Amino acid sequence: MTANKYSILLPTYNERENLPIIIWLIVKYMQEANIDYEVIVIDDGSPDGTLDVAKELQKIYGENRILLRPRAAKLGLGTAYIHGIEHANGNFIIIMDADLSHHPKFIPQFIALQQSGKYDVVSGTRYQGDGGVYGWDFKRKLISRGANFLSQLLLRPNASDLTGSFRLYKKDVLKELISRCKSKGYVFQMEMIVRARQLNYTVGEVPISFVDRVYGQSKLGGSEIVQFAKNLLYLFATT
Ligand SMILES: Nc1nc2c(ncn2[C@@H]2O[C@H](COP(=O)(O)OP(=O)(O)OP(=O)(O)O)[C@@H](O)[C@H]2O)c(=O)[nH]1
Ligand SMILES: [Mg+2]
Repeated sequence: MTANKYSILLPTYNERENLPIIIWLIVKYMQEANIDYEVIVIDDGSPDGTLDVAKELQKIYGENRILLRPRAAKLGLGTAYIHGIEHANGNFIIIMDADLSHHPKFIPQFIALQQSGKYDVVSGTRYQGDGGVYGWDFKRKLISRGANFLSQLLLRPNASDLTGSFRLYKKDVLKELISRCKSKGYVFQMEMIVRARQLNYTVGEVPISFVDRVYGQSKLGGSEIVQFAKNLLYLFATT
């Protein structure tokens, strides 16, 4: 492999049970594939002590592999990514959830596809090939499918999973996309892909299985859905 380095951003809010497992898996799969990487944990003052767990993990795996870039308060995912990118040493950025919904075993597949197709972005997809969702009840599946379907209809983005957040980006491309994105919250992932298409960036897709979180509290509620719908219409009107 080349001199590429991959910075994996892990935003965390109350993930103390999940963090040791996800980091163990990341280390395992990156080592096996002989890929140079760093993990950047962006914890937003989790009351459950996630940061203390992260410090212990840093002692185990080393300060060059696990970087801690905490913030004092819960400031949201969008700005957590920006904060992480500022501290990233890699030329590629991988964004994933820390709650074990995204399995690190897919990362080497993202990287292989990026290299073979020279893609600007590689997106995990739950809605193509072997991709799928596990552990969601019917209502949650319907919401996700519905959101994706509506967005496909309105935005025609050339990507099959708009609301997913397991992706690989060239760092410069990610910076450019983020600077153009106006939304925060759930719709942010979708806006990123829509802007990517607008700017003629290439997007590759890897089917992923998405597993519902086992530990910790889900945060999706009615207000997020209303917010999502509003933002979808806004994107429809402006792109
Ligand atoms: N730093 C930071 N991380 C956050 C924030 N909100 C969520 N996260 C993390 O972002 C990732 C995705 O958030 P989730 O709560 O899993 O969102 P979701 O997957 O849509 O919903 P559930 O898994 O059902 O809770 C997880 O790793 C969270 O810990 C935040 O405000 N700041
Ligand atoms: Mg989750």
